[in-house]
Amino acid sequence: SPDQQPVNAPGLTCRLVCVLPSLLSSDCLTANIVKSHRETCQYRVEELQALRWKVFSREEVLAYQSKSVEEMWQRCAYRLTDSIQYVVEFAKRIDGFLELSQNDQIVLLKGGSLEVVLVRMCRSFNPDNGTVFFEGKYGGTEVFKSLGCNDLIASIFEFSQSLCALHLSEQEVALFTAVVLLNPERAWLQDKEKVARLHSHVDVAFKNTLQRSHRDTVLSKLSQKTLQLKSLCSLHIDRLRSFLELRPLLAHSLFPPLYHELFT
Ligand code: CLR
Repeated sequence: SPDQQPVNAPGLTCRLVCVLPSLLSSDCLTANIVKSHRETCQYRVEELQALRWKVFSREEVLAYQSKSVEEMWQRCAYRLTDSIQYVVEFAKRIDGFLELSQNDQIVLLKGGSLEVVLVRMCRSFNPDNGTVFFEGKYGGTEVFKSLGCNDLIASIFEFSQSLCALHLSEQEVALFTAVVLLNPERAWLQDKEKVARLHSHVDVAFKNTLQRSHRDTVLSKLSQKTLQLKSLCSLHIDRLRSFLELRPLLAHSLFPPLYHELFT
């Protein structure tokens, strides 16, 4: 009978028993995260690249520049909020995220959703001419002039430019955004350990994927990016505060509720 056969390949058995399960679980997680990214990334990357020829004309740029600071903030806040909603959906589809307490889900999204949007921005960014996809066409930093925070805009564009230089694949963007989101160092987490466990599973999955495609060097470059993300987000909060301080009454009617909830 089959189970009477001698085991003459102990090495193989060991590999199957010991190595296979760990590889399989990390591959499963990678597949889950890549699928979640694909389903929630708003635009496919091929679509975005095919649209790169659509650039705002001089007249269109001037029209943006002559908008009031309030209108431009409102428009940008709506676009950002819209893309944040896709990030919330991304998070919910990551295995294990919905098993966290509601408090911790909110803490992670509050701290990480804008960071994920800023990473995702590199997919919508054309590094050849420094333009980003915004309201149907590609435009440079000059489109956002009337916001009155050129330093923030310049830093966001520089960040995207430097991220583009890493030529991240869709799989890498998916895994990196999951790593960014599941940051166990966020303040006010109730169960830091549980987040740390989830984070390390994703981290292992990411490292395995990079190793297999001989892209290990990307890892150290991405850890610098994590620091830049943090400072971009605090700069955003700063600029938002100064904007609102001048317009305390306007604040509540201007922005979508979710934008308020996340940043004010
Ligand atoms: C990021 C990737 C998302 C789609 C998307 C939506 C809105 C875009 C955002 C991307 C990139 C950054 C963006 C934003 C709208 C306004 C913002 C262009 C492409 C600029 C940088 C202005 C920020 C102003 C703040 C001060 C509010 O899948």
